[in-house]
Amino acid sequence: MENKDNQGLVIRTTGSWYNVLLADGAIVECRLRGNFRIRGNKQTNPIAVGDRVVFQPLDDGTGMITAVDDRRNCIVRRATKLSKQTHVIAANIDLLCLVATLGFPRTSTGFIDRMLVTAEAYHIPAVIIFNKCDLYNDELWQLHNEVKAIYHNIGYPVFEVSALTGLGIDAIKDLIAGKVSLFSGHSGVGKSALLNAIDPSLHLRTGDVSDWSLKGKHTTTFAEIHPIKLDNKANGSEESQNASCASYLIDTPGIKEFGMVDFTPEELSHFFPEMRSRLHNCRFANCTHRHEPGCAIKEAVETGEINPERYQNYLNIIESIESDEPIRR
Ligand SMILES: Nc1nc2c(ncn2[C@@H]2O[C@H](COP(=O)(O)OP(=O)(O)OP(=O)(O)O)[C@@H](O)[C@H]2O)c(=O)[nH]1
Ligand SMILES: [Mg+2]
Ligand SMILES: [Zn+2]
Repeated sequence: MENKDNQGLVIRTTGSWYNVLLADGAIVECRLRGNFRIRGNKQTNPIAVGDRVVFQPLDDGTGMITAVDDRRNCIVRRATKLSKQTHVIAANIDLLCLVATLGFPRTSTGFIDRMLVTAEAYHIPAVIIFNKCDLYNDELWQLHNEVKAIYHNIGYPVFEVSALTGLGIDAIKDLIAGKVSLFSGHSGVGKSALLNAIDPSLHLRTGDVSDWSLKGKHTTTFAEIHPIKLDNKANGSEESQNASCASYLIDTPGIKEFGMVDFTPEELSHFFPEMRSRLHNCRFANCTHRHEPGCAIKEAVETGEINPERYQNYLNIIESIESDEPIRR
């Protein structure tokens, strides 16, 4: 019989220590039992933030983790480019908040699409949050509107915010209320700043963006879950009712390239919603939508129903799948 007091949520992992949050709000520092069976030896981290664990309390106030609950889902990437090992960014996620910026630094649609494909593959709802909108000039607003249209048209919610001025932050509070939300994106896009704007009591460290490269400085170095309380006005809406439930924000280190795990060229188009809905019209069931005759996807690209940039990113991902060694999910 497991004691309910001895289970909790892993909110932070550093080296061999895991901070486990209990239902009453206490945090217990735990280690992993020496002979703990690692789930699949290809993962660099057997336990990730978001895992629910059972532990045995020790006399010194720490704990020994003895079991990990099955995961509802998790987001996994290659540990490094070309690596055969995978790294679990977080487990049991309700929402992927992909934080992007168009100016400083610029997030490419290629990067956005790789992350969206991964979210689709793991059945995790995803939204795109464009931060730093306070820095936009007319030209960047125009570019923004073009990029926004691509994703809006295929059903992904798009948000325009500024962590600096507070623009759009209320909409994000409604979005994340009562959920476990993972914030991911390049270094320097303002993930930590955004979390601070949602809950100013977090006081997360934010970095500079170096002038010469407009690249971030990898200020956040490990993933951490922050339980937050929302102060949304009670107006009786469904969102504000959710606000009384616990909300969890996961801040993560910036990602340079998103190394994807385990897709075959034949299945990739299932993770592009605008392709998924047209697949049954291709002549061949295993069509990869490149050079096959009677391809409904290529046809839709030609008529402009499928965005050519998304299609190009699709081709690029297939190419990288074919040149990389596959690793199983
Ligand atoms: N002008 C402007 N600057 C912002 C905004 N949000 C964040 N910044 C700045 O962008 C820089 C990077 O912000 P961080 O929050 O550290 O970025 P991050 O995504 O957490 O970066 P890593 O932790 O390195 O992955 C900081 O100097 C922030 O002050 C914004 O909305 N507008
Ligand atoms: Mg950060
Ligand atoms: Zn096809």
